[in-house]
Amino acid sequence: MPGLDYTYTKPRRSAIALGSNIGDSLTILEAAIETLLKTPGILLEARSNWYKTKAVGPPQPDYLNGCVTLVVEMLPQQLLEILLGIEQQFGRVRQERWGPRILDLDLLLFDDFIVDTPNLQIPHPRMRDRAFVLVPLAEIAADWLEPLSGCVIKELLKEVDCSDVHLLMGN
Ligand code: PH2
Ligand code: MG
Ligand code: MG
Repeated sequence: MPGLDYTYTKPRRSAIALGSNIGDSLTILEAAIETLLKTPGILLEARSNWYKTKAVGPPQPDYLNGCVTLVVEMLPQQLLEILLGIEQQFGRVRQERWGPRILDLDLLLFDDFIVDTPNLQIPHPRMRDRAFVLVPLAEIAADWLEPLSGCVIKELLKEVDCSDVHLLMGN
């Protein structure tokens, strides 16, 4: 019956956070974006600068962090699978929670969707507290509404301490 095709997906905006603190992080992050954009059904809308950030969590090297916004034609769960696949391709081994990593790709936002399943929560449950996410995200998506808080990204940014987030110069 027309109108009841559950596989139909219209273009949606999604925001992704990228992070790395093992290896040549800048090269890894740039290559991760290239890989992501080779995937059918994914287009780049905008990308932020890279930031050098103090690690949150157990003692470990500083991170490079950034964000991209995408236009995607797929479901959130499919996008998650793609992100996990790219992390694996870059040699990510899942170890200690909040521990060091070669590549971390976190699905932050998917239009105004709220998803709460065991392996996927959207909006990302910790994005509101994390300056290393909000600073780059505010560069490219300042007016995007985070649907759980009802606040836009630039408002959430005012609530966090950004002193450990520094623009990476020369890229
Ligand atoms: N990611 C973590 C834990 N801590 N700290 C910074 N600065 N940047 C990150 O991307 C990060 C972190 C787990 O995902
Ligand atoms: Mg993360
Ligand atoms: Mg992650």
